[in-house]
Amino acid sequence: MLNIVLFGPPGSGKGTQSEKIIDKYGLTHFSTGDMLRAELAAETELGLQAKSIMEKGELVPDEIIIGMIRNKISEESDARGFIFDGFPRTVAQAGALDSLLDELGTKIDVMLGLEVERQELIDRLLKRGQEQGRADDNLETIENRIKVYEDQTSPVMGYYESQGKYHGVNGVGSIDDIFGGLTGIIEAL
Ligand code: B4P
Repeated sequence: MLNIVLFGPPGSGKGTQSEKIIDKYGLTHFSTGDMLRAELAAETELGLQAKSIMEKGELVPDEIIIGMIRNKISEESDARGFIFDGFPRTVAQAGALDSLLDELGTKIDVMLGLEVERQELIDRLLKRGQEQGRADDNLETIENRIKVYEDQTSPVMGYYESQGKYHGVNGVGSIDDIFGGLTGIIEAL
């Protein structure tokens, strides 16, 4: 199996690059952001709980996220591998993921980090807000999402670095060039 964590701040291109990695390697996609938005659209209890948290750019509680991943991963025993996009976002989530994968007899092979500076993130997300109207793509929430990333999510990088699994890539440039950087690392594993 090939198991990848795609990491980076909000707006770094995780969703965009995940699609291309899935096309090339046939991995099963776990995007906690997409999963939460689907719960929201279906107006489930979980979706209603998550709605105001996401609109503020805060993190949904770890136990909800870990439960969601546990349910979905247990249905994927035939997968060729997984790509985790937007997850884990806290060190507690990273530890829980290691335990879940251990139960399945597998592990994370690599964390690919998309490195993009702050103003570029803000510009991209404001543009998407104008084009797609996502409720959390407004300036106030974007700034909070970046702060939450710096405070709560960036330590996850150290978690994988200490296991020798972190590889950073410049996330600014054409989508194909960035994809080339990511596949270069995957092929060298
Ligand atoms: P997510 O859906 O994960 O949102 P995100 O981090 O903002 O990244 P996203 O995937 O949307 O953007 P991307 O970088 O691909 O999370 C949303 C919310 O859900 C969180 O704030 C939180 O409340 C909650 N949540 C999700 N997971 C959670 C977890 N594990 N724990 C707790 N809470 C959780 O791309 C952004 C834009 O950049 C796109 O418009 C794209 O077109 C553009 N772009 C991409 N590549 C580009 C390039 N090379 N050049 C120019 N533009 C580019």
